[in-house]
Amino acid sequence: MKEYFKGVDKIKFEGPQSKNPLAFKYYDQDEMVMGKSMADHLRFAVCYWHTFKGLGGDQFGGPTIIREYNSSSDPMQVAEDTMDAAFEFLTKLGVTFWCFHDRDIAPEADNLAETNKRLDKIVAKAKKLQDETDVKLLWGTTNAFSHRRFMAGAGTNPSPEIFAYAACQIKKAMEITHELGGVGYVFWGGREGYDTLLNTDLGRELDHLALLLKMAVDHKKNIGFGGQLLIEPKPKEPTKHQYDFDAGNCIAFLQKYGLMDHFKLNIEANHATLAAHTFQHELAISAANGLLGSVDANRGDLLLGWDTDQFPVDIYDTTLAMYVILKAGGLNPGGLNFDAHVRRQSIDPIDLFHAHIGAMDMFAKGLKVAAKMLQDGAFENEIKQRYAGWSGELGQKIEQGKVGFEELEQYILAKGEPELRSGRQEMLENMLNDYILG
Ligand code: XUL
Ligand code: CO
Repeated sequence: MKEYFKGVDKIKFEGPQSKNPLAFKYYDQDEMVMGKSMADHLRFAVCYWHTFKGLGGDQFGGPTIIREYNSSSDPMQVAEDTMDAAFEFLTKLGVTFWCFHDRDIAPEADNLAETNKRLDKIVAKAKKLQDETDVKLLWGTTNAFSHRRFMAGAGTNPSPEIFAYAACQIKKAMEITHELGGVGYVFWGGREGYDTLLNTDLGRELDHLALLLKMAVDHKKNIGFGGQLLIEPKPKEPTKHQYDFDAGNCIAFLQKYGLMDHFKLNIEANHATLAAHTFQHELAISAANGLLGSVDANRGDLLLGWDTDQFPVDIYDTTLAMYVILKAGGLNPGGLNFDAHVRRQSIDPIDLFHAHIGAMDMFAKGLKVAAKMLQDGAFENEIKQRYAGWSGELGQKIEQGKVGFEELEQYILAKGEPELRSGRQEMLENMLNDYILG
């Protein structure tokens, strides 16, 4: 078989002292952390759309990156060559999972039936490559946002015909995800939102979105797909307002439409930034509602107000994310999908390795720091003490619903001004630095 990443062998763990840019410094897949291997904790995934199909284009200019596997003039040959290159990359990197949109792996044909045939062909190839390697599918999804037919959304489109087309696409994408043994299936509401309320029936669009998701729940049952359905919140871009704005918004939506038992959330770091939240916040609110499903691991740029999808190399972010994830009991059946692309000037195939190695290392280091923080219990202890009053007589009466305003008024009138306690934020931030610097 043709080799696309020549000169790169399987990436090995060499430890923090290594100066080899093509070696892991912290990610040792078999190292045990809190009774589980690093590989099992982190469940890394490479995304097809950015890593293999991203060519450096942005709003101001076309592609800058030329990939050998894109060289054929036959689009299906390109699709096959890309799949070979992807599995070579995944195997050399030593990542267990991949993720894709239907349209990433096979280009659209002239009609839906032909497009689905193309998908079947490429899925058969992917299945064979999965069988020959240790690589598995984390999740599949539908691209119902790039084609012009979806300019006004998919499930929230004003036309029922476009809604129907989107349903067909999701049906097929769920089936191929099932065929490839996918652990999950993601709904990112590509253009499910609005650009102006002057032409939008917002309430109706939300009802339609819920109907589409209910159909997906039914179809999941029909085909016996056991994977987790996931919603990926994002506040804006491409539309001015995306309906799946943030985790809190998605939770309210799922509750309103009775979908809480069928979905979890796929939290993306850069989307949290765009929603003016921290990554940690979005993970924590999902976990607090039992809905932390999977993660799109990337980062934004605070100086650029758009979805830059950079590789996550900030040790604070990775540590705090892993801390929330460990506290929530881990990600399985989700994973950490690098929904990130190399920069426009990173034009060499080797840059894909540098990008993933750095991000995997920082999540591995973040995992180790977070595990130590959790095992020592220092932060948990501080939280416990901060809320200690709730284990006392008054706290228990309130929590058990045994008192109301009358009783509380009597209590405070008799007791007087409550005692205050420092939040100790600076001390805790210093403690976090101590753990990170180790
Ligand atoms: C878009 C985004 C998507 C989803 C999958 O911002 O994150 O790539 O992850 O559709
Ligand atoms: Co994403």
